[in-house]
This record gives sequence, structure tokens and C-alpha cells, in this order.
Amino acid sequence: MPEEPPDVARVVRVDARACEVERGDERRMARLRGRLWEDLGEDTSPVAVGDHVRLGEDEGEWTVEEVLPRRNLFARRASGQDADRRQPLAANVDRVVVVNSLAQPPFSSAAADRILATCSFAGIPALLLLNKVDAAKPRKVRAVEETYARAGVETLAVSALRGDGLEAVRERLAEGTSVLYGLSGVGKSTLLNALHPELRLPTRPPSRQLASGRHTTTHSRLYLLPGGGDVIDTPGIRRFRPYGLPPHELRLHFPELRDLGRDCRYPDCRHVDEPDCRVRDAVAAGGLARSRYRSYLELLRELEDIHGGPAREPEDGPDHKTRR
Ligand SMILES: Nc1nc2c(ncn2[C@@H]2O[C@H](COP(=O)(O)OP(=O)(O)OP(=O)(O)O)[C@@H](O)[C@H]2O)c(=O)[nH]1
Ligand SMILES: [Mg+2]
Ligand SMILES: [Zn+2]
Repeated sequence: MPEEPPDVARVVRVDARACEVERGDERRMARLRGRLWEDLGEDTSPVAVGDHVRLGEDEGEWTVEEVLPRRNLFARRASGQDADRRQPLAANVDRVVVVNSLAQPPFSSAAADRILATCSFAGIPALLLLNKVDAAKPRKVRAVEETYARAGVETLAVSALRGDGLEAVRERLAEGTSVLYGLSGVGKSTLLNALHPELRLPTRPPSRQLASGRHTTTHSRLYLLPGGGDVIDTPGIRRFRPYGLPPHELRLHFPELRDLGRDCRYPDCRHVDEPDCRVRDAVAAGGLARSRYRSYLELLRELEDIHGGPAREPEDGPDHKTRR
């Protein structure tokens, strides 16, 4: 039984009908009030890790009465039958650490670029963590670093297993709340174990290294690092789709495209098939990474399919100025 009435707490893990909350040094479960599910709106859940909630009490049990306004929300488009809804991933965070692997699984620019664009859209700073440098060719590491330097994205190349680069990660995460996010098997939990050995989080056994479709981590949870900083470990994803990002805004969330696009003939150039497009010129001249442009095009088509947008086939003449 709580001695004093609980008031405001922070959510550190979310279950189906309850969540684990932290208040001061104390962590315990709190039941979500039924009415929180009544005004869900577009969301798949009323609460996310990192949320501040107002607590109540019911027969000695803690309850979540209200989710307090958020400073920001990292979210994605839900999958499966909930595909039209928003899945909250973490709230009130200071940065998203987009974790990618340089080998096993190979680097996925599609995953990195989708998550980075979504962070930009949500107004959350992001950095790209390149894990498994121990297993990667140095040339590959340099090429990826260069691509993202040109995109204005901070990168950190590390080996969670061997320890390379971990001091820089510790420094970077020492303040505020960070989310580790990325494909399954890239080494998020291994990294967190390296930063905080007492956690002993389960990681994928090496024998299952190449098996796909299985997450080792099943719940997002927030941990406090010994040297400072809070880190949220998340279950790996297979595919990432942004929620609520309007297709015509996408180009603003690819910084190199945004900069190059200022000199396109049309101010609202989509950089697909418009004449005098500086973005396409830059791709042809090697000034813009093909992988980034490919990610952009693929995402643009997907968002236009969802939100409605110009026809996918090239049109005759530059009539797109009147399209919306
Ligand atoms: N060679 C190498 N292997 C690593 C490194 N970091 C992690 N691994 C291996 O990669 C596999 C996956 O690691 P996990 O930490 O379970 O990956 P995860 O991102 O937490 O995966 P999910 O929980 O499924 O999202 C494990 O077998 C790790 O041992 C690294 O720096 N180098
Ligand atoms: Mg994990
Ligand atoms: Zn253009």
C-alpha cells in the first residue's frame, strides 16, 4: 500500500492494460483506467514509454488517470489490420538513436532514411549509430559515414560486442532520454548491455544471427545508465512506415534534397520527373547518394498512395503547379 497518495510518475514500460511507472526511486505497475481507451483517436495505445502520467489509487492499486501533455512523440504507422492508425513508440525524448548494422544484417539505408525523416518530421534530434564495425569492411564504413555527413546526420561507428567507440556513445547519451530504434538484430540490446553490464538484457544467440522474423526484445523499456542518461530499448522492426507525414513535405525532411531543391525550376518540384530538377542532376553527377534518392522516391510513392497525390506515371508538361 502506498503511504502517500501518488501523483505524477513517468512510464517506463507499457503492457496491454497496465504499465510500469517510476516515481522517485520507486517502480511499480499501474493499471490504465478504462476511459483512457475511449478517446484514443487515431492511436493504438493511450500511453507510451516516457509519458508523464497522473496517478490515482484504487483499493491499494495504482492507476493511471491521465496522460499529461507531451513535449514530443516518436511514432510510426501501425502494421497489419491497424495500418491506418498511429502507434506511439516513445514520448518526451531528447533524441532517437537510429541503430543500424554494417554487417549481419547488412546496412539498410531504407530503414535508416525512413526513421531519420520521421524524426525530422516529429522535431526530434536523431543520430545514426553504425554497429558491428568489427565485422564490416573499412571501405563500407567510410562510404556510409560520408553519405550521412552530406545529409547533415551525425554518425557514430561502434562495435557493441568488441567495445569500439562506446566511450563516445556514453558521452552522447549522458543527458536526457534516448531511444534505441532500428531493425531487429542490429544490436540494440547488446549495446545497452555494454553500456550497463548489470542489465543482462536478452540478446539474440549467435546461432540465430541470420534468422529473420524474430524479435529478441519484446517490450520497450526505459533504463537509467550508471553514468547518467536514460535509454529506451525497443523491439526491432522489420519495416518502418511514417505516420501522418504529408507527401509534399517529405522533401523537407531529407536535408540534402531540401537544399538542392531550392534551385529546381519549380518551387514545389517533387524531384521525380519534373524538368530542370537539380536533385536529379545531382544524382546523375554523383553529388547526391543514390541510396538516399532511392529511399526518398520509394517513400514518396508510398505516402502518395496513402494520402493521395499525383499520378505515379510521368505526366506531359509541367502542369504540376496546379495539381494542388
Ligand atoms: N559482430 C558483431 N555482432 C554483434 C554486435 N553487436 C551485436 N551483435 C550480435 O548481433 C545479434 C543481435 O543482437 P541483439 O542485441 O539481440 O539485437 P537487437 O537489435 O536488440 O534485436 P531485437 O531485440 O530483435 O530488436 C547478437 O547475436 C549479437 O551478439 C557487434 O558489435 N559486432
Ligand atoms: Mg533487443
Ligand atoms: Zn527537383
